[in-house]
Amino acid sequence: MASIPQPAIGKARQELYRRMDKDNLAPLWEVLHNLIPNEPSTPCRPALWKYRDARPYLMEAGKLISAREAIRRVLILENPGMRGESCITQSLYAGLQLILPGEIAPSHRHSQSALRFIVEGAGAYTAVDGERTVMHPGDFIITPSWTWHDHGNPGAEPVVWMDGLDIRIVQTFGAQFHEPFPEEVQPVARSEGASAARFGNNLLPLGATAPFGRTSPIFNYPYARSRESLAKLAQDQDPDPCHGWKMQFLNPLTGGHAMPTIAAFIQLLPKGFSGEPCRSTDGTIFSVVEGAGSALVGAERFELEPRDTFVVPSWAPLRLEARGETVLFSFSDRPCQEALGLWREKRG
Ligand code: 1HN
Repeated sequence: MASIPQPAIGKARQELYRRMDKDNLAPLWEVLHNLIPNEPSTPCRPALWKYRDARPYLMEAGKLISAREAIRRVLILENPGMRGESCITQSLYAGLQLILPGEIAPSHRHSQSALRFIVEGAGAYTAVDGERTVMHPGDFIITPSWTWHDHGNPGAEPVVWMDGLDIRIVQTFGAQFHEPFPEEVQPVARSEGASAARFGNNLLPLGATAPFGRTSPIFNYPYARSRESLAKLAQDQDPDPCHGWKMQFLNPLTGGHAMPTIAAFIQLLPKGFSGEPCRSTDGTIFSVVEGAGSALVGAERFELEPRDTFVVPSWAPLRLEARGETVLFSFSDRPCQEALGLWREKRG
């Protein structure tokens, strides 16, 4: 081998690659380092969407297309490092959905799971497998995989929420299914609050089985209750140096995350909080609920106001600061990573 000159070897290799390419073969040694980088490598970039900038576009869309025609009138929050791919992180989709007074968004079901985090307005409802729940700002609402769902706004004001879906994850497995309901609005089969009464009071009807498989049977976690828990937690214990007081939404039937693919969290930062940096392998989407502060994500600094959305890529260091008492909602693909033994966090 030592007798073959380097340029000749280079040429011979290229020639070999060209011939094997026709047979759908490629040399691993040319891509090995990209395939298994030393640390997470992602096209996902830190990004901030100011609600005050996004809202006018959403309202203009409200004049140009109805929720019925659009099926879902949503502005996709596209990660600037992955434009055109309809995703906010490598694994998750997010968007801002508007439903105007008097509108309905027709019923369908799909194997992708969805969450809604209510950003503005009250009085719209979402229906999940025959039960309606009314939306209020700060509520965390789940549409479990393969459940019929439609939305309506019988109220008097526009309602906007952030959608989060596991579209990419389901796509990775090639397990996508979708079906329209035969009517635009599904019939109401249970009284409002039925799921909360059955599963949300630390009680369980004898013999009850999980109505939504691996997803929490509670599909609306009202903000009033989350906020109360945060306030009480803050009275009695010191904040975590990175996360403040942070809680995860639970599935009461399993004690695990509320959704099988997506974890959701709510956290409170005290006035004047200056957090320590922390990174984790789950790229995370945040929605600002109350307060004001900043998020330092890698080299970027985002000034935060209520209703803003920002994204922290996998393994990007995050430091949170709060000028006033601040509440953040967030979601990520952590349950998938935990199930596979992949999730890591590093403080400092
Ligand atoms: C969907 O079904 C909803 O039901 C929202 O509100 C956003 C984005 C992609 C695919 C399906 C909804 C969606 C979606």
